[in-house]
Amino acid sequence: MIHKKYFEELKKQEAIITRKNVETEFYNGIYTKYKYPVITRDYIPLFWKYDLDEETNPFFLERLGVNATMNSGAIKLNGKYYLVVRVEGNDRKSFFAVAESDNGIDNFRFWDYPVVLPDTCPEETNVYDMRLTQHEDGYIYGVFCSESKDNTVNDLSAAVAAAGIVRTKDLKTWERLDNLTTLNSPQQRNVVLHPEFVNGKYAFYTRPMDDFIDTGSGGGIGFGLCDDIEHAVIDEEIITSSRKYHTITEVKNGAGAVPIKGKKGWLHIAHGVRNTAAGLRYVLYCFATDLNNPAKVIAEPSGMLLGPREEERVGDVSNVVFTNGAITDDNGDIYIYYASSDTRMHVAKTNIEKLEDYIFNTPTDPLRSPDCVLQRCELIKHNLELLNSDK
Ligand code: M1P
Repeated sequence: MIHKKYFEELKKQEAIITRKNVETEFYNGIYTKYKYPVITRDYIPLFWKYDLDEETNPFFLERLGVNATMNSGAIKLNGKYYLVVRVEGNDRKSFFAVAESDNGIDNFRFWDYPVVLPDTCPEETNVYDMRLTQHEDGYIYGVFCSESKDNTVNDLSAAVAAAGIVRTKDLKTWERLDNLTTLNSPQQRNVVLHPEFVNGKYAFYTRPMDDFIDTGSGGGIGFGLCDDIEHAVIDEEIITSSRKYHTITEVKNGAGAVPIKGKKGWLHIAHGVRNTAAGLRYVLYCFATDLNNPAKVIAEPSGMLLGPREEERVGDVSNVVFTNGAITDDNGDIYIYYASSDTRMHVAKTNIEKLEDYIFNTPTDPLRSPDCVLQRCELIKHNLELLNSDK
């Protein structure tokens, strides 16, 4: 017999899932923010957490709790919006699960079962942060972080990050390919597959790292080509968006959503990390690369696109916003899915025209305070002249 408490909890959950999302008053002209997160751990089906059977679970206790729902890959298929969510159990292990919505801003529902990837790497302990690329070869690729214990050092928390690769046509059946090998970088995280062939090859945005947390000599977001996606090897990585001193990317950066093809360039939404007395702060930032050479940065607006604000600031890993998925509709609308503080998923909405205007017409970072103040004075002067002439 089903425990009666299940029905009470289900009612509460339904109220959350079916709640209509509404735009907030927030304004910067670049994107719209929504009041409610699109997915939280409260969206997890109750039958993933509880044994519903009154006989075996008389107190209706949670048996397999979920701690967080975050960093999600995103894709639109047959008119529906899908997130491949990173679900983190109370046991700290992450797995992937598909959630579906009709409008991309609310009513996301998880499919009955999470994704069960082919278990081909016995050393793999954790998987997370899948980027979904609808590639021109006809497959949907999922590139994610495959994490294993680093047994070469005597440190229980030492780990190795690699880029795992899977492919599918329907988000249901997944084929696992070899992990990406980058000959010049011992570790990789935040790897994204470009949606088109470049010079007839598969193209990846990478993030060369010497270590699991510190990127060390890794100078920024890398780019490399490979011939064979089933056994992907990149022998040369060049840097696209580089890390810079005293900017939002000083400590590290990483590719985020799959780049969006604009009129003037490939539009990238990435993350940048700086250090603070309160720990690392993660923000989203943008840059554009050449349509014919997606490794070449052609525009890089100054500063952040989106930073952690208000309740977004607090969570499992506070002061973090992170994206690994965006959806572009046929009419040019863009839904940027981002997690706050490694805890919950949000959406911000913009469109290609606005994002391109932001990326190409926002001044670049002059990198020094004296130049930044002059840059701002120029804007003020222009505006005051306009305001005065209008009197
Ligand atoms: O905790 C913040 C983020 O840290 C990592 O990002 P990066 O590799 O740039 O440091 C990732 O593990 C990501 O999942 C996490 O959100």
